[in-house]
Amino acid sequence: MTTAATPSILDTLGIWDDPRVVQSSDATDDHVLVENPATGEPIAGVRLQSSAELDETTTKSVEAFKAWRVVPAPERGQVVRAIGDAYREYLEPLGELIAMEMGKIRAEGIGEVQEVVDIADFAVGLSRQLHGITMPSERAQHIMKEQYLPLGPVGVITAFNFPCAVWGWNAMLAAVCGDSLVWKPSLLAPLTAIATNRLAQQVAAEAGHPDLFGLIIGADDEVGEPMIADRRYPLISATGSCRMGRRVGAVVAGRLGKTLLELGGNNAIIVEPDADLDLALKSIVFGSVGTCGQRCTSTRRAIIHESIADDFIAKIATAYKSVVDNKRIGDPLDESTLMGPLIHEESVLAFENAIKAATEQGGEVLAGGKRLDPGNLANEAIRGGHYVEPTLIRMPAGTHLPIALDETFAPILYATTYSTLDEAIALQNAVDQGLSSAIFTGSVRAMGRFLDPSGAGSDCGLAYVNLGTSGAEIGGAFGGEKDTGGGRESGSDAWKAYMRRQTCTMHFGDSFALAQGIRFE
Ligand code: UN1
Repeated sequence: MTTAATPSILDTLGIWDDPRVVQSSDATDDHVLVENPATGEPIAGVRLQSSAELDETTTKSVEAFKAWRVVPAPERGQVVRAIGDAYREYLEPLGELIAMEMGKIRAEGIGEVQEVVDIADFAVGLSRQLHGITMPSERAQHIMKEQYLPLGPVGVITAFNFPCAVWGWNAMLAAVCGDSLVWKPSLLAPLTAIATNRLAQQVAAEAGHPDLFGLIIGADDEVGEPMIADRRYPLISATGSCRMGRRVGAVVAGRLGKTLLELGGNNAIIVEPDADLDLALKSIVFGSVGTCGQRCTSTRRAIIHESIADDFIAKIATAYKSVVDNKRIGDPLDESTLMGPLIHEESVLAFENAIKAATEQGGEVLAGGKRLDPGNLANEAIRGGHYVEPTLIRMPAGTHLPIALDETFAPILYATTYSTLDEAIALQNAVDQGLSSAIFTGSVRAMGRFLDPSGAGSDCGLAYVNLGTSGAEIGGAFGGEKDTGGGRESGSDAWKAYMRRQTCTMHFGDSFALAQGIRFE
């Protein structure tokens, strides 16, 4: 079953006007067939572009950059303001397209577009605040300052799980900074990319900059590799797996370009005995089940104090079972659905393999563990979708199963126990990834140790107290340490990644003065 909303969403967003898009019945080997993960049915075909088309798009982006960088930043901000308004207008259909194409529930799809609206607002303000600093010169009659300058075309590579917002974080900031963009989206969510890019592109075209937002849809070897190797992109911003990030990092470093990497997470929530357990439970369930466990910020590990563990873990299991028993898994566009499908069959296999490994390694499956029985779907007509049960696995006390050290993009939560807070923090930090982390506690001391300014607490880029690991606001810098790649996107001073810095020294006297007191008569 294709949901009734399907044709109207695609029409409303002008998807069929894009020359790359064809009816699925007309798709050939040159196309990627986009499937609705909720039904397994095709939505449309999208023609895969060639490296020659990438070259052409890059050339246009270089020209667009030259025209755009001379527009004063506050005026660039006004164009971004109009782009934000376009997303406000299309919030619902675009959110629904995200839900339909990659399977997150409608509320989360709309929330994702809201992130783009929010970052556009942020960027408008920023367009009047791209501050450099001044510093005193060691020489008389000299002035020193730093200024930030537009960088050039930015290559943006995004994953399927946030097919709109992650581009938005990059694009809205890069645009006020004076950069053009070329976006290579995931082939699992190209329709959202077409709709998202189109809204921004139309506004930019009306402002006289039709090539400011380029979009290239193609395979990694055909367009991804040439894009990251191309010196015309001073910055490549890439979101996706650690494996992908290692490749992008190596190639771009090889040509001494800049990267902004936002890669995998393996995020934990620590629950102290004095925590508000109701709040902790809700946050753990949303963090692990939301987006069907396919956020980079999804909660993958729960580290629970041994004095409360048995009861608390049983409550998580009950909550997971109720999601299944109350038939809250199903069509993401249905208002009562709490959890949609995984993106595709490969993800179901990865889910099954992880559970098999966990069991072999000594984990105990306390809830879920299987592909969802279609009889438990809210609507049996959608049985072709890639549905699984939210799964809770208990690990031996104070340790990780080897499989829990990997990021499996699925709703699997590994729980373990601890006795001291030091032990809990060590467990939280004992993975290669360093994106998001959280503690639930009523104690100021425990909070302080988790956020210890010495660095002895959480080693992640995001650290939360009494809230879950996912759902960051755009105002903070978003990203993580270690294998997460070190990049920061979105708020705070993340804009600096999209500009180049210049230290300017000006001499207004008439004496020949050298720095460091050097005399050269
Ligand atoms: C991602 O999964 O790549 O913090 C991004 C969050 C969202 C962004 C997730 N605001 O969960």
